[in-house]
Amino acid sequence: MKNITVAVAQMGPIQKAETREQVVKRMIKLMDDAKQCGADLIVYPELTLTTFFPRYFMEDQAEIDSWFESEMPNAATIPLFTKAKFYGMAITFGYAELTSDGKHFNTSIFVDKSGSITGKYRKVHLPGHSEYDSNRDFQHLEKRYFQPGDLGFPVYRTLGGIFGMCICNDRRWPETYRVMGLKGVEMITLGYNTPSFNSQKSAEGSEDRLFHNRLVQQAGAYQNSTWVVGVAKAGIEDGHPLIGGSLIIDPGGKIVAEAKTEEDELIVHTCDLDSCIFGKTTVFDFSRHRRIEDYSIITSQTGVVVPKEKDGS
Ligand code: CDT
Repeated sequence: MKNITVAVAQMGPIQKAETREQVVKRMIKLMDDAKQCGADLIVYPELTLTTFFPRYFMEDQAEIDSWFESEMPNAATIPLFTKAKFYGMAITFGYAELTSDGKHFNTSIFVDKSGSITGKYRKVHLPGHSEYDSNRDFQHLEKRYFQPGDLGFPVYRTLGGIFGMCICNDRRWPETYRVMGLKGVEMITLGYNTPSFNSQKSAEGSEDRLFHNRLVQQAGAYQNSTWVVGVAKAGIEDGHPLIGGSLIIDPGGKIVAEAKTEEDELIVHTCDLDSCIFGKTTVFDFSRHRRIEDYSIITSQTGVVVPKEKDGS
């Protein structure tokens, strides 16, 4: 058995005017509760420190940069690092990263129990659009504010296991899980900010969004025999609803814990990383069963190319 106790720290809404310091206080309250539950690891959502700012159209670069962190830890987040180290708890959370050479990424870090940053991931699949779109009910401007991650999908050894991260929209793409699956990942943590409704005049509502949230993460867990831990920023931010549904999924694809609210809420589960072994050595023993000679199209072609129609058909 390789047990680790994971606390999923769902965050309720963060309004535009709320400061990082206010948010970090809420994060520490959840960390205090996680400590009471014996957590080894606490998982916070995508862009935890602020409201989901890609819903706002901005042109002024200084205003855009005000949503980003140019160092980590920094004055606002150091209390989080200090408390986690004091508790001997690993943490992972997302933030908007501005690098020293001026690049903008949607990033997650993994901080081990000693307070060292042992893992970093930069979001690869950026949804949305880059210019103001008047046909949408609301904007989703991730393609405007971030560039695609440049680190691939790394995994890293920590807490006695093999861990990886992805962020929000990444969870909808099977390649995300498979790349980490091929590196032996045993637990994937991911945060999300998912609007409860489709902005493009679709009938899709929050129940559909919650269904898809479970569907993709359960499939990713099962098909790679890995734990998947998904955590929401939820609730109504400046009039814009985001789904909750934070959850922990075992390597058989079953949900073992799920949030009930759209507020700050902790869910906790003790996960045995050795329970990944069965799937990884049977149905999903990649070295025995994968047929890479038939998969090359996956990395050589991005969009769909349909077969030519036959004459007369
Ligand atoms: N933050 C983020 O990536 N959100 C996207 C919204 C797309 S709507 C399906 C997501 O995939 O949840």
